[in-house]
Amino acid sequence: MIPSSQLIINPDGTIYHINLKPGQIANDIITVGDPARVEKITKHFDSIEFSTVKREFKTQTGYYKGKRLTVISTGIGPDNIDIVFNELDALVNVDFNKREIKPQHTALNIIRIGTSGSIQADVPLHSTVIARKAIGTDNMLRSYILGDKTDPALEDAFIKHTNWAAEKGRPYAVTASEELASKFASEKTFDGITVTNGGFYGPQGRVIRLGIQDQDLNDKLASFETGDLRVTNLEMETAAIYGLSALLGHNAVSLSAIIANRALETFSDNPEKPIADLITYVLDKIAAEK
Ligand code: R1P
Repeated sequence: MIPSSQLIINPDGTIYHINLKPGQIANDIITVGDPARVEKITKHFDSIEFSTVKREFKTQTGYYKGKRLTVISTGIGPDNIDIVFNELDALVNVDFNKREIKPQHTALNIIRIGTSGSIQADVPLHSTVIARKAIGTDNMLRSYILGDKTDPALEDAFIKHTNWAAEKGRPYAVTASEELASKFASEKTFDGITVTNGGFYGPQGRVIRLGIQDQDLNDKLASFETGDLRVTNLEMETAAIYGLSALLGHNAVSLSAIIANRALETFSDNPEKPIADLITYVLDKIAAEK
């Protein structure tokens, strides 16, 4: 039995942070960072059966062209991904009455629609990147038993290439669901490795008033390659999503609308456009799969 201090169920039967009961989520889930982005997706739905919000976690479940989908906002960062993914998993894989893991495993399909900064001059503003792989520099995943769900050889190559400072922790390398990534790939998307950071400023090489530990890091990231993939972009959730999905037995893919180009140090003058375009692109692909 999982104790009430570890699996926290609110008096109304919802799980602690995301405020949802079993049955209120679909097997196909879209995650976004910004709670305001949830309705930018669900405004396209035929119907909405359920909505809730608590803190930065806004959720709507409904139907898009006959397919049941849940859209949930995670807020920013890998620490929030730890909360959202453990709680989503508990909703389908834990019996809340018995407080026991269900004998039958349910695998969720999870699609992140996010924003991101490109670190390649030729991955331009308003393009879309599919993270075939992700490297997390945030350490969140390292609290878990990782088994064979990470790629130590890729981590070693990354550490060597970037001369990664040991005091920042060991980066972890993880992979998208091949099937989901292929479903969303097209001539309109770039494949790449997404680097996930535990912060937006120093961890992504931004300097306002504070000096940073490695001023050359983004250049070194931009020249890191494995096979036919190179590091394309920086954001703050993808590696955590891939790592926890692999550990929990779910399928995940992360698509990023590029709103900054850090190689050219430019920022979109209309960031809502690539996000709106990516939303309709993803929904069209979902509708086409039926
Ligand atoms: C930072 O501004 C936030 O934007 C990006 C980063 O991953 C981080 O969450 O994604 P979202 O727009 O999906 O939140």
